[in-house]
This record gives sequence, structure tokens and C-alpha cells, in this order.
Amino acid sequence: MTELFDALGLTEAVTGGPLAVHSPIDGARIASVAVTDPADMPAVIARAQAAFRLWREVPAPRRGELVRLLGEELRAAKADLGALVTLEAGKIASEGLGEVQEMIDICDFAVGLSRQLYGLTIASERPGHRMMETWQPMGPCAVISAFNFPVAVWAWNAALALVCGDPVIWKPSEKTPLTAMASMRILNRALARFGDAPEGLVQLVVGGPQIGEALVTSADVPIVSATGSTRMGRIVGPKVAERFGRAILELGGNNAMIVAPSADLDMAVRAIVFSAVGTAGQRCTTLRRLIVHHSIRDELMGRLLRAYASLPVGDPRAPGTLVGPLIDEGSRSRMLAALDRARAEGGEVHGGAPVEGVPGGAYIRPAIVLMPAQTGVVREETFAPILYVMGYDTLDQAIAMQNDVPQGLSSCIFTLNLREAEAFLSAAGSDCGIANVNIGPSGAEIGGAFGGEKDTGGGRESGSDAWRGYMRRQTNTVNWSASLPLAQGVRFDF
Ligand code: UN1
Repeated sequence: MTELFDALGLTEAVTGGPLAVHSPIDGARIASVAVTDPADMPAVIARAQAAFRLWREVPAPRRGELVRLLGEELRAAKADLGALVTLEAGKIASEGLGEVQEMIDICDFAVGLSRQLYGLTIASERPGHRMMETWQPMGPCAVISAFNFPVAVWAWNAALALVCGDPVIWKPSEKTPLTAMASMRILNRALARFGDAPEGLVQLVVGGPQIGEALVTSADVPIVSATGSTRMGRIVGPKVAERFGRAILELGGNNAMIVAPSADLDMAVRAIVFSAVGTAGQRCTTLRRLIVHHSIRDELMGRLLRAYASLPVGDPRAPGTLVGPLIDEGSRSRMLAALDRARAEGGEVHGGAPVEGVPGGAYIRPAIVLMPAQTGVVREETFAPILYVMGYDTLDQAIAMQNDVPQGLSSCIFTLNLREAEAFLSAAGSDCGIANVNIGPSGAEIGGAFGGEKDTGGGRESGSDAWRGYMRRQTNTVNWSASLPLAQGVRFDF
């Protein structure tokens, strides 16, 4: 651990502060870090505004150069930062590294984007006129991130915000400040190589709700990108809206897979197990509901129970482990309470027993719960590896069930039937922001827009044209003629 802290330049920063950081691996305290004084928040925001005034005038491809350097530094630090993700968030080694790879990928994407912040030219109805739509930097962007993707989600936002001309103020989860501090050190190396970026371009603030409140309520922070629970989004969203700020919300998911009679069950089983128990069920895209055609339900259940029985649960650093710890004991209690509730609502629970794993950590066997219907507990997101299984007769019924939850993040269907696949993707199909065919709901690539509808908050981050969320749209009309015709044929002669 000491070596890892040294390698990431954290040695000085991990002692003496008031915020205790615990590793979910064994519950041990691994650091005590400094927090931001809420009284400093106005100065933080003012620094971001000052940085904005300079950064917005740096040509976008030059801004992209900073993100290119960040991608290089992340490549060099991948092994160490990945190991720190494992230590601080409890992800298995491969997923810790995958998270850093996701940061590198979004940097590459954003570098290309820095030369492609395309606007439009629009046909003007007036002679000698030209209309355009241009995209301008917007201002400081607050990034409020969650423990489960402690660094990748910041990178999705920061890489885009930086090429779009926006400074970043990052408030990570209080459970994962170390990976944030390490990422800032990596970024600082890129900034040093870049040379002349304004001071305060990217700032880290560590602390609780008061810090978040300052960002959410300040009119000088026009964009607030927040990832976390729907409960958090219900607090953040209205406060940002009240001051007409722009909120990009990425909140809870309750993601389903429909398994149709023609499904390739070998593939479906692999997809189900990865997406239901990967990251110990702590992705917002985790598979939580399985909607299976009655004709194959027993066979699929049998296969899943066999697969679940052999899942290696334990120390995420150990080679071969597939399921690491939950983030903390509270999370394990919530999983156990949800399983009790599922039993009370008629569920047949398989698995879900606490296991020792590494003493001090919150380890638990993933659970599969056969439900008689989509009851109350199934409609809620429990951030843990619980997979509810329900049956269906017709595809219409299955799609209706898939959509009949408050959340709308990710969804998928396993079928070899073209009609079923296309119906699922159609206007009357899945109502989620992500809908896949013969792929599980989690593990999205950065190239697509990421986010979802309803209680998921409606925001889009990462790929496609999500960059527009970080810029100000401006419509320009230029008159290069020698007369002044009015639109809509209006006459105003004097
Ligand atoms: C999250 O859980 O907040 O699609 C993000 C995925 C990852 C990102 C998840 N690329 O599962």
C-alpha cells in the first residue's frame, strides 16, 4: 500500500486530515485526508470563473492537446490507478484496470472531438443573409461523482468539459477521495507538460453535502453533472433548475433483460452472470431483473443456479475472484433487508448469504430470487447483487414489465428472432436510454451517449453528441447585403 501511495504521489496527503478512508476489502482505515472548508467554496468557484475567462479563448484543438496529454499520463499510470480503484472501491483487479481504460478511451474520444465541435449553417429566408448555429464554452462544470465508478465518470465529464472550454470542479464521493486525489496528480502532470493552462482549471473539493450545496446553488456554476441515487437527484435537480442552471443527471437504474424462447442460452447465461454480479452488483447498469419466457424459465434458472454456486467471492486482489466486497456494511444490510422483503412478497431466494471473504469486509453471495410478480421490492434499486427472475407469455407483456418500473437506464433482449429484436428497439419497445440486443445491460462503451429516462434523470454523458450538454448554443444571422429586410415579410418603414 505504501508503495502504491508513493507511486501515485499520495504519501504526504494520506495522513492528518479529518476524513477517514476505509478499504472495503477489509474495512481497514487506509488514509485520513483533508477536506474542503465550505467557507472556501466561493473562492473555489471564483477561481473556476477566472480560469473560464482564459480557457474559453484557447482554441478547441489546443484544449484537446491537454486531454491528449491526460490520456498519455493515464496510460502510464494505468496499473497503479487501477490498483487504487481496487483498494478504495473494492473492484476486482480487471475491473479496476477497465475503469482506467474507460478514462483513456474518453480522452481519445475527446481529443478527436476537439476538432469536431461542429455547428450548422441554416438557409436564411432573407436575401444576402447567412444563418449559423455555433457552440460556445458554457462556464464551470461541477462534477459530482459516486463511489462505484470513482474516476471513470469524472473523466467522461472532465474530458468533454475541457475540450468544450469549461473548467471543472470535482466533488468525488466521500467514500473514494483517494482515487480522485490520484487522478488530480495525474492530471497535474499533463498540465505541467501542457504549459500555459490557467490556474484553477480543474479543482478537487472533498467533503459532504455542504460542499455539494455550494456547487448546486451557485449561478456561477452553469453546469452540474451529478451521478448517484435518485434520492440525490431529487435534491440536486430542483435546486439547479431553480436558478436555471443545467443539470446532467445520471441516477438509479433498474435494468432488465428479456430472455425470449429463441435466445442463445449459453450466451445469455454469460451475459447475465457478468452484468448481475460484476462489480458486486454496484453498477448503475447492473442487471437487476430477468424477464424470462415461461417455456425456458426452469432451464435458465437451473443453469444460473449452477453458475452462481461456483462464483468465487472474496478478496478482489486475488486472481480468479469475480465478486469482491460491497462498499460497506450498510450496503450489505440493505441487501439483506431487500431479500427479507422479497421473501415477504412471495419470492424464493437462492444465495444471498454473507460470507467471510476477507475479515472486516462486507462480502456476500450474489442472490437470485424467483418472484411471482414485479412486486414493490423489485421496482426499487438495491445497490447490490440481487437478480429478480420473473416469467412472461407474450413479448408485449415482457416489454410492458420491462418498462413498468420508475427507472429507465439500460435494458436488453436475448433473442434470435428479428421481429422480436426490432420490436424491442422500436418506439413501442424499451423506454430506456440504453437498449441492447444479445448483450447485457452493463459495460457500455464510451462512444455512445450514456444515460437514461424517468427516475434515471434524463442526462446524457460520454459519447455521441453528449458534448453539446457542456456548451452554449448560439444562433447567428449575418446580413452581408446592403439592405435590411425583416423576417416574416414584416414592413416597418419610417
Ligand atoms: C455507472 O455505474 O455509474 O456501462 C457507470 C457501464 C460502465 C459505466 C457504468 N461503462 O456499466
